[in-house]
Amino acid sequence: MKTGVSGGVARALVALALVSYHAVPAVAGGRTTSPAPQLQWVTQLIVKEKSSGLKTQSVAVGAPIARADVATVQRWSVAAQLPVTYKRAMSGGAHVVTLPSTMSVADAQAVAQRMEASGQFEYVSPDRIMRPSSVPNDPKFVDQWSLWPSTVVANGPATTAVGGANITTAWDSTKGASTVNVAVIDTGLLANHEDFVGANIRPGYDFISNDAYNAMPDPASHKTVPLGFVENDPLDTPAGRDTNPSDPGDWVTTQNATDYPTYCGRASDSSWHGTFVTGQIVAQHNSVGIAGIAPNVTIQMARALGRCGGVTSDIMDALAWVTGASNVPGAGGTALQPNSPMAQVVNMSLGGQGACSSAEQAVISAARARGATIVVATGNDGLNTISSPANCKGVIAVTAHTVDGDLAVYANVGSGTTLSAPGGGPGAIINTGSNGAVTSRQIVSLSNQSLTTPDAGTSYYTTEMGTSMATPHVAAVAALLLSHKPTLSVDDVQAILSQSARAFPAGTFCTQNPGICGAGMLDAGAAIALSVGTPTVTVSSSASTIVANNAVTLTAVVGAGFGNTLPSGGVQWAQTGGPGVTPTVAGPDGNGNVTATFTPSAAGTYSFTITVTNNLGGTASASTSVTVTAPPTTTPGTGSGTLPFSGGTSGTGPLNQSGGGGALPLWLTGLLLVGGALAFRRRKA
Ligand SMILES: [Ca+2]
Ligand SMILES: [Ca+2]
Ligand SMILES: [Ca+2]
Repeated sequence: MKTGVSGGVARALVALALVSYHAVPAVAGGRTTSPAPQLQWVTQLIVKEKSSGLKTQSVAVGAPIARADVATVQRWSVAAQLPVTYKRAMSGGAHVVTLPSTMSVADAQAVAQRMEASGQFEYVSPDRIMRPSSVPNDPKFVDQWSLWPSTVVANGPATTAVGGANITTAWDSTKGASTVNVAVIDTGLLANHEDFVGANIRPGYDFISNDAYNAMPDPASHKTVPLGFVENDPLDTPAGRDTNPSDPGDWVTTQNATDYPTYCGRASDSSWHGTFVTGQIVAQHNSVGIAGIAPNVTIQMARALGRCGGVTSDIMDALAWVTGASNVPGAGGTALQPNSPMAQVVNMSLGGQGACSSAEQAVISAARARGATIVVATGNDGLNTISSPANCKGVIAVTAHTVDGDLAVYANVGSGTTLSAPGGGPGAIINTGSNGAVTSRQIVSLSNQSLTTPDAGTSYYTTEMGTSMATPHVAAVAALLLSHKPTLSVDDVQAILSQSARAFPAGTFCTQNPGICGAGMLDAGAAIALSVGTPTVTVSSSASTIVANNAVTLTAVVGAGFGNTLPSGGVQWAQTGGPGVTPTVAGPDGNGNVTATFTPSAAGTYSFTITVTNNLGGTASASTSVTVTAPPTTTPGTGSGTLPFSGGTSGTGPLNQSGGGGALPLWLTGLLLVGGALAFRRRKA
């Protein structure tokens, strides 16, 4: 009987017919990671000065709208304490200026507030980049908690989920590129489903051998599985492997279960498992059904699971072929044309018990060496060991968590687990029933209403739970990463997915059992941000308050961001408040440490901002202040802030912004803009 949308029985691992639910005893422990950054950048400000008392003059239609003059813009730059460049006049007497570098919204807001504090402006606002809403209009998106962020984000969905994979934030950057090829090794595909209309589906292959399971009788019944039983593909010729990976159904009758209890377990309806998994990745954003995670990538089905599962030899031939291997036997045992272009990402929501075999490892290692990211489910036995091939070296092994961020009760964890992704269902410890009904706590995707052979109705959807459902979240995000940054290596993709994973929430199984659930929970938005290589900087001072004439050292730790470098001049200090000083700066050293040391002679609050700009133009900044009190026996200086721009001559001497000696506008007086190590070399040259 079909359970339909309101039900759903986990059939996550087709090759493992049984799902056993048992929680594992908890032990003490805990772990944390940093929160996910958000992707929001600003390059411009909108500026409106206070009325000067003159009446606004109306401008005739077709006449030019007055631009701000040079002196005005210079005044704005002084107020901003940054050089802004005039861009254009705007409606309502406002103007648009360009910032000297791309900034985070927070940094741009700080500049705007600084300008407003000067009292000259009616308002100054970051000219935010607006994007179409990341919330798709697919009607079942309201049940797709696994794609939501864990906290409210701009342009994101109204609702959040602790266990959500923050896919919607990644969509601000990419929904996938058709040049990225993903292969799904599964039960086949119903490519004519309404939610695949417009998807980039390329020809796949059907690798199920005609004699799968045929060699040995079932150990319990001693009955021999007939030829074609697993294949269950009567409409395709020749028998055995063929060019059509369409899913003919994998239902198991009561008689089948009685005849082959070891191979088949219990009777079941057709799972349409491959269609479900593929739908999670590439269901279209089209006002119909669900929203796929990477709807614009190119997808391909390699059918290797049939009635009662599949054999490793068929599955591994499928993996070899989709990843571009030569000499893979196809129909009639003849060598197939290598799959070109090869799949860069392979989804394997399947597994079996036991260690990784040499045969599996050989195929996986070769596929990985060709450049394939292979994503595999850890299995649904509720064990602290993971299935094969998830336990093979070189794959991304995915366990499953719930809407609450707890380990799913069925999900295998243990050595070799890479990370967790939403799989839905009940948690090992926490079962609050949050986010509503049972349907919304499972994963929703594409299916077919028929219990046996596919029917013509191609608009059916259902819910499931399992590590099979978690795995395509990770595979699709790997594809998004490669879409956004095609130069990423297999190692890069794995490192980014792990390093950007969010911590499991307090009180969950994985915080209480550290080290066995992998790096944390999949976070697509954080993964994209990390892949972009956003630079990082933190700054601290050796003292927050000192007496004048004592030295202070500011220490910043800078990073170029994943895979990036800091170019010459990529590290800049600016004094943003207090009597002008000329610090001695050094670094960055091998650990990214940058220091600025100065000895203030006057009382005041000395404020500094350090800005890091990497080779891609991404920036990060951080600020700190030091309060200096007057020495008991001396009079504080005037704090005029008009220091000469003559610099030192050694690598650790005082630096200034004169660089190549070019003229600087007067308003920069008192600012200190210095470069990092590379800037030193350039200046000395
Ligand atoms: Ca066939
Ligand atoms: Ca076929
Ligand atoms: Ca859709």
